[in-house]
Amino acid sequence: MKKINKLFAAMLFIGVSVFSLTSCEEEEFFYDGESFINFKSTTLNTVENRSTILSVPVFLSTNSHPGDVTAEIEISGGAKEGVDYTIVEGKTLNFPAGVYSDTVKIRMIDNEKVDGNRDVVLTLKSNTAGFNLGYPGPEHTNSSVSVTIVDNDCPLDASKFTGDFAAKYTDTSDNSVYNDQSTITPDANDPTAFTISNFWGEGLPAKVKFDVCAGTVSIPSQQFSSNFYGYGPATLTSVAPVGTFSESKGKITVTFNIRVSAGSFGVHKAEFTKL
Ligand SMILES: [Ca+2]
Repeated sequence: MKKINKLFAAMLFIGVSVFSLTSCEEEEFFYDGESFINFKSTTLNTVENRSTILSVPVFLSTNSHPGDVTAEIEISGGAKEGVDYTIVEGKTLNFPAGVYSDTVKIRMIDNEKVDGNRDVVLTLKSNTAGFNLGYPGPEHTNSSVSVTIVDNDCPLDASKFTGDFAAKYTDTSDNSVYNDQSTITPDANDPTAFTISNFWGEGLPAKVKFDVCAGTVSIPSQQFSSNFYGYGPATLTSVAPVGTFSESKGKITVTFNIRVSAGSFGVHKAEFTKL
């Protein structure tokens, strides 16, 4: 009942405030309930590869701000600090005189692993003013927020793209075909990257990168010739998705539409089928 009364009082307060604004009356009203500090939300979602810093708002509500109130937060949950996220600021929240909000700022750490969704839970632990943590009442509602970091990676069976492959190169300018063989090896440090041997004209290997969720293949910037038409080393600069890959019945076909910045190289298609 106490809570209901407070809610009613708060609603009345808001209603009267609006009325006093619209009627231009000078009368002032003050919130005279218990002081508290709370998170704006109790749940939030973000993606693992979020490029911007996530701001988690925290509010202080009081009719008598003593100035320089600080609050400490406790961190828990399955996500690991330094692995899944970094708290940029806000482990200690600051509410100087006249300031009624602060934010916890979190930067996500992207990885290339299929590791599922993880939660980081922020809980108000203490504050220097002795204010309520969360809304007044035994439940301490909004004294914590659970941030779900949504995994953006998809499963990939790297063994399907490892081993000897038949290679078929097609020059799309005249549809001439050149057949060869390559060995594909996974990158030791990146489970979505592979090296295809004997790819470029001088037998140089190609490094390729899978976007597993999208099913597309990119060719990162790399050297593709040590002496391109006598002009010295040449570097491929196209990094756009240039192909696709598929997994079906153990037979793997990888297709790239090769485009290089040196326009004279032309558009080539290379297909790799597991032997
Ligand atoms: Ca991941």
